[in-house]
Amino acid sequence: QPSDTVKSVVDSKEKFEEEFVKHVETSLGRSMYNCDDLAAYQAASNTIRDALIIDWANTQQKQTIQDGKRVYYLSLEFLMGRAMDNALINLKCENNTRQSLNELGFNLEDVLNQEPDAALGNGGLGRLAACFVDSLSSKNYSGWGYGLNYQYGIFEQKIIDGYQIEAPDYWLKYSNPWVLDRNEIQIPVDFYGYVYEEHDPNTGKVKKNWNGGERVLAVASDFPIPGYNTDNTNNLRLWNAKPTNEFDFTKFNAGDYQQSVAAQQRAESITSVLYPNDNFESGKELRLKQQYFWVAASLHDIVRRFKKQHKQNWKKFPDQVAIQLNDTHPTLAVVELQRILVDLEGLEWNEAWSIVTSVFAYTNHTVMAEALEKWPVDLVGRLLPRHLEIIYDINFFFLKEVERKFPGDRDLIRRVSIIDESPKSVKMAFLAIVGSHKVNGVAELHSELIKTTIFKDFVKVFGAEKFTNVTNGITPRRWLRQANPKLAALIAEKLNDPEYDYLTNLGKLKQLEQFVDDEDFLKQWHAIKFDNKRKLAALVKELTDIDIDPSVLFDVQVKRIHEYKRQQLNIFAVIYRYLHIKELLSKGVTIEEIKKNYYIPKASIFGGKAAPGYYMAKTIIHLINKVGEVINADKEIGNLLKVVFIPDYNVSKAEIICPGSDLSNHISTAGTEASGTSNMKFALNGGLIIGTVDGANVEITREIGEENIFLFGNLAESVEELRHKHVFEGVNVPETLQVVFNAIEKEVFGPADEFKSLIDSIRYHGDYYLVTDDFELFLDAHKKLEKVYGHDGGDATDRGHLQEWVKKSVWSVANMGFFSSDRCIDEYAENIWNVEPSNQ
Ligand code: 26W
Repeated sequence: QPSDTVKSVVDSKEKFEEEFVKHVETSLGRSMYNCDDLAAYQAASNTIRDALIIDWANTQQKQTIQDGKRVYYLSLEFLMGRAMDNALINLKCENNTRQSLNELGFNLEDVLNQEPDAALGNGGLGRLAACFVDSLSSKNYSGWGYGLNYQYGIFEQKIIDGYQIEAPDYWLKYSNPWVLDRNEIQIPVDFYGYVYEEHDPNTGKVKKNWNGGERVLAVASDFPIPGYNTDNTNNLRLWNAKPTNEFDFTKFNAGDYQQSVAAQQRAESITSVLYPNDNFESGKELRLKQQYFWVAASLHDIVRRFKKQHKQNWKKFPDQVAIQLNDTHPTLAVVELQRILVDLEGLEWNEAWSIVTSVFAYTNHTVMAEALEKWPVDLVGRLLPRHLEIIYDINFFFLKEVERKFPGDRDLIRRVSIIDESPKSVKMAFLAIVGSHKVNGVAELHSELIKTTIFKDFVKVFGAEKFTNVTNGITPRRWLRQANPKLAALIAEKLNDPEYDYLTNLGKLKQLEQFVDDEDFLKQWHAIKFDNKRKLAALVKELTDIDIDPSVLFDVQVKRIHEYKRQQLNIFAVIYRYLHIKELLSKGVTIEEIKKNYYIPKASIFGGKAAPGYYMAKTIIHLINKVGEVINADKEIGNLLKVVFIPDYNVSKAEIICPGSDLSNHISTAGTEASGTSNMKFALNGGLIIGTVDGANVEITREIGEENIFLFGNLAESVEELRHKHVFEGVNVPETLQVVFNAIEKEVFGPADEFKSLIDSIRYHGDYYLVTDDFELFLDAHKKLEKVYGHDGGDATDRGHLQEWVKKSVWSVANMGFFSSDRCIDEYAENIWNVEPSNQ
């Protein structure tokens, strides 16, 4: 339970209103007569935040006294979304706040809608980090997140003439009530400079020192992370880059005061913007600067906290500290800790290295070659001269060990070297593996794949035990209770759980199975879905002015746009359907007959951002929009088909989209999607999945049963051979897909050159993502699922034929308990971090 102090604020209307008015008048300097929704959001947030800070401070004190092992989750991205709604739920004060705001003349939903998303992430990896900090708090772990406080989150996507246009997301426009700026926590971080040697007269040894050439300050911003139903409130510390007060006297004396100030100001550019690439490494110097800045600040903070309690008792360090590397982005932390221990604390290399490797663990999130980080040796050497030396030493000792184990295997040594010879670069994933005691993938298939492909040689060198799996999960607080309050309430009622304890015990959902033949229950279940579809239709109307009928099948694909995720496969199938419907109509087949014998009415709903430099992904967005323009304007087809592209897909929109979907697409080329987590969000909200045998779809199928998911497509084990065949025997475009290409080329959807590269990549460049191989299988899967959905839609009152679909929906939700991020955190804690939750 939240502590008493907190409860006194959030549980009493009088207290809440008093605090609210105080914040309007003092913090905001306004009056109640001049208080709009935005001001109400700020005042309410400040009120709840004040209460939260008390739990947060108590938690920190308690954790310090208990002095147990702490977990640090290092992630360059935390895709948090909105904080206020989440805080109300985790503190269980939603009702009280709603009523108080009502009495003050405000509507809670309107107030919540004022909050900009904290969109400090790209997609899956960033949102996973956000779910993990929620679970760390909710399950009473002592676990901090460390990241960067970007001034600009992921860009805002506008769709203009069907094209994606990027606009900056300056999310801190109205300051952020959910952050505590800790201006007193300042850590100097150095870049550039040179390394010099020093003779230590005591030991007779030569000591290496790094003299940095440019210094910036890392200043902390703290985000309290409330747990659900507990007063455990961990911290998410995000760093801001600030100039130092030191003054460049040489420049000053040269009369160049302006320039010297300007140079200092540039410090802030380090944390100014989130890189918008997803699964694509661009190798920019500023990105490497971000990484070191963040890693250096976080490690110095961690080490400082350790030393405060344990002085220089370094042997104890691995008993007090576990650090999880979220992908390779923080891998320099391995090098930085070794530098701290050897150069600054004077430990022997081997002793330091054994501490380092027991502290770190590394999570891999992708097998895609273009996403694997490699930094040019020249760049690393210039920016971080001492770190490059240490990397070479780490590699030297590692390769010596390999040589000892596998004498004479020169090829193996070449393959596992952390240094790539041409172009000369540091392979960050290899460095992360060598510097960690555990490496994990994010779903079973993915974890197996990394052992047999990209990290195969490391299994040989370190043994298979070093590699493990933790299948991803999502927090049911945000993705069920917050996104779908009505479904959450119905579940609570059926589980006889008025306190919603099942939200931290998601296995309890299993009990829903007993209602799967209960007519009344199925009716309620379906009515909630219908209501959520209406909300989604309203969002679509608001954002695109397109009308979609909530009684048609909502067929959704929202995620980053990427060739491997195959939005092109989906839109090609939509085009095929449209052309086929037109052909049937031209032959005199009526709409009613089409609905009965061919296609059920549906709305295809897309959303997602393309990396600004990813031409092919932008082409896919353009095609979806152009196809939509043509189809939505076609009066002849009625409500048989609509195509929508929701602009600026983000966390708060996902909270509306996931509950409102009947069917969602997770259709990546087998073996390319490490896990996927939106598949879990949709399934937990009662949507069915059409998907390939990829990522966590595999485990979802195992849990919910293969009769409740529509799987299709070639398996991961065939992919290599098919790609080979494409290159050496040519690509075979099936007739059905050819019809689609013909229509695009005949300019049914606008100028054909706009889409040429998309078709060429399939026809002439080897169809790397196997669109041709899976196209007809995808169409077949649709036939199957449309039979189940029924051929005349159905609304909240009439769901007779929908029986089978609704049962599958209930059955799925009942078996989604495994995918709570609480389960993930318990697995990491037990198998990787060796920590236990505090018993409070
Ligand atoms: C260096 C460029 C770069 C940027 C982002 C490389 C890689 C990334 C991320 C790792 C991409 C990402 O978000 N991966 C996704 O991670 C999710 C959480 O584990 C998985 O569910 C998704 O399948 C995976 O694509």
